[in-house]
Amino acid sequence: MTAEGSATAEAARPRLGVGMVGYAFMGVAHSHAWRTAPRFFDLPLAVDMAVVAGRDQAKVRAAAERLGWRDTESDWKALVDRDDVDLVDVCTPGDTHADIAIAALAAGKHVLCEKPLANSVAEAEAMVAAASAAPDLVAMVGFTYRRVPAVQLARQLVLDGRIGQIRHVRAQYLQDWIADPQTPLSWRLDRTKAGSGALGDIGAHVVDLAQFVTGEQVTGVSAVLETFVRERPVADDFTGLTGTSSGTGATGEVTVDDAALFLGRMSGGGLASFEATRFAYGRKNAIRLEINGSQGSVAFDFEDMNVLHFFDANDPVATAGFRRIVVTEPEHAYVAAWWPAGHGLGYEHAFTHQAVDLVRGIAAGVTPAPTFADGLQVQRVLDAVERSAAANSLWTPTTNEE
Ligand code: SOE
Repeated sequence: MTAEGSATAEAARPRLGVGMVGYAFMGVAHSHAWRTAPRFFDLPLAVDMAVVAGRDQAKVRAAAERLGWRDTESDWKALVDRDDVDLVDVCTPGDTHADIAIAALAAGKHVLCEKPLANSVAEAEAMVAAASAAPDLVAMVGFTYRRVPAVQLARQLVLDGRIGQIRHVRAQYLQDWIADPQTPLSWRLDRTKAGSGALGDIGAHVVDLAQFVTGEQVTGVSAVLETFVRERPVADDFTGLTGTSSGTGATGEVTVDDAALFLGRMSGGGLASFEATRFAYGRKNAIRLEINGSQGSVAFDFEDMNVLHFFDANDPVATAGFRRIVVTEPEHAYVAAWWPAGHGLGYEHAFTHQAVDLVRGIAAGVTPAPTFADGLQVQRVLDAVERSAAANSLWTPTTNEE
């Protein structure tokens, strides 16, 4: 093991009190990251998992115990006001992101906010304004997949010019956890809570990844959205992503898209296609990004997340082909802090990398990307997709300007 840090050294450093709001799937992933980051990486601040907030007192206490938080609050406002909280980590559904993040920044706290940044462009703009009004505070959005080492390598190759000018971006995020019509309702299927469906939940990730890896922006889209299953059993209990139904036969309405397909133009002149669905049976978390440039291609699939495929068009034709690069060497981003070469990382490591970069950013007084402004840019793309789909696939710029 090549651990950079140690708990003893950590204790001598200035403290960073973390207060996390929400403790479901994302809260569990973030808790793991806060616990793990100081144990594998040298951090300039000592992370103190001070307090977790959730409305149900018994449940939040049980979560604190299980996940390693010192204290609990049943009201996020009380968490934001606490003197022992320096950073507010927002792991709630999208409808509360703006309120919590803006209150936290006003109270002088750094913020890490789960994706998508908000449920609307207006909310995201208000969050960016709040972050701009507090330039000494760090305000970061959790597009975590950027911090997968193979994704970092893809970006490095693209920005180093190894694939030349971008011609095509092909981005898909495929899951199947609601393909069964009997899968019960959950907040991710409720527009008032989630803002949108597959589009904001997973489409947001591939929009961010496409923009991150290319260093370009999506300037306009032409989109279709569909909701395949409009009524589902009401859930009475939740574990993980989906709940269990009481079996009473009671159903409720799905108010979000089940799938989003859209074409886009990239700011560098390339063309893009995006697909986000939770109805792709057999695809569990297939984040697929292929970029074809004038000099080569890169291709990534999260279901084989330690690998990047790279084609160099300058190789001799007779031997040219996609190289399968196993991204587990100490030379690769973040990898040196973990295991000996070849041992591989998983989903949770990207959250740890996010925590590491955030803590280092706070110590340096710099917001690490993706910033709230980056989150707003993605929100504008999501909004353009919804406007385009509503207008029946007309070309729709990502701003309201002609
Ligand atoms: C569910 O689709 C989900 O948990 C998303 O909400 C996350 O953002 C993604 O990382 C995994 O899938």
